[in-house]
Amino acid sequence: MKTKIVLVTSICAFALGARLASAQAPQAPAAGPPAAQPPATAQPAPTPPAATPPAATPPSTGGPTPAGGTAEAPAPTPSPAAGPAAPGSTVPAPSAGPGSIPPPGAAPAAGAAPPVVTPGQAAPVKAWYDVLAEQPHDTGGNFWLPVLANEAGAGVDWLYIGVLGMSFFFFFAIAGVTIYFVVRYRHRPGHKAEPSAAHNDTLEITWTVIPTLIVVFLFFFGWREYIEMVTPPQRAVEIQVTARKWEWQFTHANGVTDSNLHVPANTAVRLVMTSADVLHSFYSPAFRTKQDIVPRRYTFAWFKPTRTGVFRLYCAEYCGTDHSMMKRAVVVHSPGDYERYLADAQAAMINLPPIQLGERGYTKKGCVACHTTDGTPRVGPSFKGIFGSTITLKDGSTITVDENYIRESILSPQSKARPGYPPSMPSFEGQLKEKELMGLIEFIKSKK
Ligand code: HEC
Ligand SMILES: [Cu+2]
Repeated sequence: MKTKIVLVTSICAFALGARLASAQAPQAPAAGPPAAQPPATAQPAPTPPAATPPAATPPSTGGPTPAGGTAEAPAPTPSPAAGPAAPGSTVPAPSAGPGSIPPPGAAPAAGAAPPVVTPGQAAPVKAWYDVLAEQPHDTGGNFWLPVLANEAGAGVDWLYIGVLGMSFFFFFAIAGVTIYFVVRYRHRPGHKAEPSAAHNDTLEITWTVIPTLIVVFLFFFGWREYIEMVTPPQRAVEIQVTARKWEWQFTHANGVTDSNLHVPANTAVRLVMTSADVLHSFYSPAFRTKQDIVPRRYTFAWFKPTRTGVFRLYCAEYCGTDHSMMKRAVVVHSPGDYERYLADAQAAMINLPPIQLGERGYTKKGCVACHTTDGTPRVGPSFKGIFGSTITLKDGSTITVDENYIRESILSPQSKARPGYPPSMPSFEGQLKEKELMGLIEFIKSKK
């Protein structure tokens, strides 16, 4: 009895606390464009006109700003004065090719401090879709549920609210009646204890039939929603998903791979998922989609995005040290933009200079989870200064790190292992294109 009151009060206090906390959390604008980063656009005039990079005009597709104008796509507007580096010291020519990569400095971050561009080392270029994926996630919604972005999720929400409402109703009804009875029939002087009731047909039939009906209805609605959730429509955009420690890889129909999930709005998307190592789980609250990803078999998920924006994506199955780092973005594009993403990302894969391709691979293929470039060992050795150095292997022999050693380390990590590190690096045999492998090697070489 007393514990029940304590329980009720603590639940109320908790709910109130959570409410306050969520009210203080910065709410991203529900549908409007996430505020454009001021630095990129804030200083068009002060820079002398001489600094305008003449060659770095955005490609004919209209540049990163969608011509059609999506509400949510705050692609970096390449302001004419944005180029922090003098013309000529920017990226080598290839990346100014057909790919729609914004000129260096167009990325919002460039407004803060001009990147130091040493000769021979290309400035990091961030594609518009990667900039988009790093926008703050849409954290809208209310106290009970996050913002809903999946057509098939509406039924789930109703079910959730229905079950929650019913739980509240019965909790308070039962607790209320209990409190009332305890007070009303409590033992006190001058009051005789009631004899315990033995049997009451009406009462027993009522409390059997009503809950049975409730449970049958719950089963029916739950089953209906479940069937809908696991049955993708015939026509769906298919995307292959490989989860590994500790990175996502989404492979689109034209071969583009990315660690963020880019999808078109108002089109069903079907995910064909597998894991390269251990159990992972695809979880994106805005889509009400959660599905385990199992090594050596395929599991599926589908959703139909109803709104454009950037949403959270988590791994929801503990998968080791950096499990918590497997958080990425689901970017829902308006349909034309999705095609533009596919084309631009493909062009980027073809046109990027090797070091940049390698740098992209380093983050997008998940090497970054285990290898740093600043000299601190993480799960594996740091890449800083390893090229050309002589290292000692587990069997005591020494070897000089060259292209072949790096190649072998990536494709067959355990064949020449270093002492002091766990044999935890997965083999990337068959997972990297020859060009990507070359890029990674060049990238590691560049980390002197
Ligand atoms: C799950 C953690 C993990 C991931 C992911 C990973 N590695 Fe490793 N890597 C290791 C460990 C541990 C070693 C050291 C043991 C060994 O040689 O197998 C290592 C060794 C290496 C070496 C040899 C370095 C040396 O100094 O001997 C290279 C090169 C390398 N990794 C490259 C990569 C690249 C490139 C990627 C991404 C495509 C990658 N690794 C992803 C854990 C990882
Ligand atoms: Cu995981």
